[in-house]
Amino acid sequence: MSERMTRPQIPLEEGVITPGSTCQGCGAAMAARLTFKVMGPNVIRHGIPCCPDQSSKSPSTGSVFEGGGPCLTGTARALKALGRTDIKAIAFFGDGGTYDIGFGGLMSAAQRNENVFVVTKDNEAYMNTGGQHSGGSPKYAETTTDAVGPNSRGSPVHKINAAFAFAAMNIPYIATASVAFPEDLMAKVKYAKDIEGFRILLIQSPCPVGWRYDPAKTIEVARSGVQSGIWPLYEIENGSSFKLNYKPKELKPITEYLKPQARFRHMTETEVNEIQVYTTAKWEKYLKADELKQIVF
Ligand SMILES: Cc1ncc(C[n+]2csc(CCOP(=O)(O)OP(=O)(O)O)c2C)c(N)n1
Ligand SMILES: [Mg+2]
Repeated sequence: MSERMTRPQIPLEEGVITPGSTCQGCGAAMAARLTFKVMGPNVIRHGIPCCPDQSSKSPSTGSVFEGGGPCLTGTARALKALGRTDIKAIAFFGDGGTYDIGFGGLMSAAQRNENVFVVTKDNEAYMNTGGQHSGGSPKYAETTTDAVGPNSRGSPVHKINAAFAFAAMNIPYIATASVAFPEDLMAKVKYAKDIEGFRILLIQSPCPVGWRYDPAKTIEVARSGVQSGIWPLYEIENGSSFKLNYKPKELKPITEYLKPQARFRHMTETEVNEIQVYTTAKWEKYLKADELKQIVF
């Protein structure tokens, strides 16, 4: 498991190009900055369509969504054939590209345990094309394809628990992170970087445009997501070893997370209660797994 990074260990060198072409308060840009700072220059980044995709200074390749897993595999295998173990094959993908359109190819790469590092910035919709529903969209969130009206209450389904889907592939390393906990995030990148095999890091990356909150509040929104148990920070190794990295004595009510975001403003008290019960029940399971130090399927 990763060990929390201390301030002096954080590289001063930036790995991304700034200023980029991102919106104000873009959580994904923060995720890219923190990730590529720690990855350093010896990286080949694979990109699929998403925003913002101008990010790293390192050489990059690109493909269609469905080619994310296969192309990353090609880079990793070519590096191996050339004996360049010093260079890492890394993906920087969106939630749509990871949980929906690119899922099949990535799952196969995970099953083959390819030597790749997938970093997903999860902004809970297809933001680059206008905020359509993705497998990352949470229940009741209004998206541009989940209308709010008398017969529709926003997203009708809960978001995919992608970390556990990948855990079913018994891959070496899976972790969740948040832009509001940068030392934890960077420690996980540092730890995952040198592991051999398929590793994936899922970073909650708030999007002020799609989530509809004040762009100055990105870190506050991200932090309350973690503190309310909506986005727990954890690691899973070899498909079963489990560790919760942030365990508050008491969870904050989910209203602290939901309230600032206009994508949830239509929710009734009953709907908010439903999500509170769902979140608390899941949190209990995470606490149990942390106590047992493993997840049990
Ligand atoms: C097969 C295919 N379908 C749809 C698109 C259009 N498209 C380009 S970017 C994008 C959104 C990507 O969403 P996500 O992966 O969540 O990344 P984000 O833009 O939110 O960062 C879509 C749907 C495409 N390029 N290829
Ligand atoms: Mg997205």
